[in-house]
Amino acid sequence: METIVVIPTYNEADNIPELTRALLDLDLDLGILIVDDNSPDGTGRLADELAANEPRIMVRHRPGKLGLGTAYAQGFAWALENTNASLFAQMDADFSHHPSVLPDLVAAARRGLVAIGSRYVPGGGVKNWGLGRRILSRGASLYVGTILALPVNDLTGAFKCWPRAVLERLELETLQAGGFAALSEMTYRAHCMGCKFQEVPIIFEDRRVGQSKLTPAIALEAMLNVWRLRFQGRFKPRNRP
Ligand SMILES: Nc1nc2c(ncn2[C@@H]2O[C@H](COP(=O)(O)OP(=O)(O)OP(=O)(O)O)[C@@H](O)[C@H]2O)c(=O)[nH]1
Ligand SMILES: [Mg+2]
Repeated sequence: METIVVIPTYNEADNIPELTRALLDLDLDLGILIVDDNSPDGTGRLADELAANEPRIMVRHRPGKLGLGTAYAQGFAWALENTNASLFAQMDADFSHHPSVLPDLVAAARRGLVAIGSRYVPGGGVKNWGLGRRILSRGASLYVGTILALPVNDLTGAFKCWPRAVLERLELETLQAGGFAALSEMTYRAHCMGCKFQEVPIIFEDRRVGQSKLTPAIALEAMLNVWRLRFQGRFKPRNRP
């Protein structure tokens, strides 16, 4: 398999069968790794059933809700170790990230770039969001991007594709954030390593079904983590001592 797509799930039973089908129908040589945190709605069991009938689907189970950041990081670590894929993609399970964009992300990663699905480049955007949520999301990316001086417009998204060589050097086991702040932390580390990015426009749609897990505590962790990265992280930008 050329690409492994890592998908963290917590109560996504209504989405995961359709999403895995849509991904497997793409014209890509891919495998899917579902990282489920013992979802009360039985997503983990459902994923096992899907995997039993489809060798391209793999499942990792964790004992409880441990955060989407660590789910991605541990999923990637497992996939690096246990597959010989050359590209590693990540996406949410709730159809906010449309599978049809994945080939564009894969194409950019094939060229050695870190491919980032972006709402904030021409052609990108959000659908069904009120003004408050738009401002919050755009503001969060500006906040992170300004403090960390990152050349990326969308820093809070999770629709990306990484070349193996980059992911292997990210030291995933030492990420400071466990929640969704880990998403921008990974981008920051890649930037510190001198990686180049390509932002691929995406239209982000609100989840089709199921409940949001973004809590104020997770948002606060994200805001504070930026400052930790800026002043005490292991990774430093090349042009800053
Ligand atoms: N394994 C695991 N997956 C999680 C956890 N928290 C969220 N997820 C998954 O991570 C993805 C993103 O979470 P969402 O709840 O959609 O977060 P969001 O996109 O910010 O919020 P909404 O789309 O508005 O609900 C989804 O696939 C979730 O099922 C977690 O603690 N563990
Ligand atoms: Mg979502």
